[in-house]
Amino acid sequence: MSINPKLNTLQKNSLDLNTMSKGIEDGNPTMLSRAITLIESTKNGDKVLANQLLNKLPKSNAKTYRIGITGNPGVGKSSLIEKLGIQYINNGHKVAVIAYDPSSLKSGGSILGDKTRMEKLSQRKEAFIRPSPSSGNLGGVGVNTEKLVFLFEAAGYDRIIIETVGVGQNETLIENFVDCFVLIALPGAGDEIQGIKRGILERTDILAVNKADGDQVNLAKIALGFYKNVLHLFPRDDKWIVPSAAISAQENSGIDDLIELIEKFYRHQLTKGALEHNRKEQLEKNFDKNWKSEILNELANKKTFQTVMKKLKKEVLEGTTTPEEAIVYLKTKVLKN
Ligand SMILES: Nc1nc2c(ncn2[C@@H]2O[C@H](COP(=O)(O)OP(=O)(O)O)[C@@H](O)[C@H]2O)c(=O)[nH]1
Ligand SMILES: [Mg+2]
Repeated sequence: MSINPKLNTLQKNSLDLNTMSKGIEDGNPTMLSRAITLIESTKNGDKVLANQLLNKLPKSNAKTYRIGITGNPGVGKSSLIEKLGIQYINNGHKVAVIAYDPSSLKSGGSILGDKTRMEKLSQRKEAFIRPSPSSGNLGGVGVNTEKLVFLFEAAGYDRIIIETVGVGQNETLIENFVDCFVLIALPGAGDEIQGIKRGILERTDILAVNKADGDQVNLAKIALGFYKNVLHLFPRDDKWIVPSAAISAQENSGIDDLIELIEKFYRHQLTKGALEHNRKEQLEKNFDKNWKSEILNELANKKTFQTVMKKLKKEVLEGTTTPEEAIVYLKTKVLKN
């Protein structure tokens, strides 16, 4: 029997951390899965271990590329990633996919998992797919994505593809984690543009019109012209002219062209020094976001703070204290202690 069971667990885990970090660097999928579980755990102890693990791993470098695939539900993002991933692997890369697609969660009793949509890709040993979190909330996008990206890169995955829907509020967070934004649109004269947020259009580096097959080939050409005009409205300061391609994930056509456009943008960013510059900026933004939320959490969890808050809230609701007075009190009396 151990004297301090807590210490024992820690020692056991720290041993595990060495095994894990080595396993991850060797590309061991079991170790990678365990690391993901650790990173996504909400337990404080696990968070500490996850950070220790990440510290043991080699740091990211400019040889990896992070690609965001965005677009309304149903445009074919998952289908495209399956084809894109396989082509990248055929070109000699290792591909990790992180999906935040609420439509691949439970629907009508059946589970339409990302892995079934990316079946062939998930069978390749050079691919790792981290499916959409089963909790169904997209809040996870901002919390662990950065760590997952670092983890995959340390494990030798050099093309990280992040799938995210281009609607709602959370997708803008994804811009803190990718180097390149690919917007997927549909054939036609842009009826769906109503559903695409301005922020997404502004951030689009490459446009792909998917489902350019069957009787939709001509409509896809119309869409290309339409989006070209739209994207012209957003001037860029990096002298990159947003290119577009008509593709069909279903027929596997235009995938090579799309990869060429992505890699061209990668080279463009490398020569301009933009890749490192952007990543530094993202690191700073994420750090700012994280320390604020962590410190706020820490404070909100303190018993003494909760007691003061309860009292202040009561006073505010009763009208004996104004909200402004309560905030001043918090700043001057509580934070100074
Ligand atoms: N005709 C056609 N259908 C496609 C193509 N790509 C995807 N689809 C279909 O569009 C639907 C939505 O695809 P999915 O990849 O799940 O879209 P996501 O919601 O954007 O991830 C599925 O029924 C696919 O079979 C394509 O290139 N052509
Ligand atoms: Mg999808």
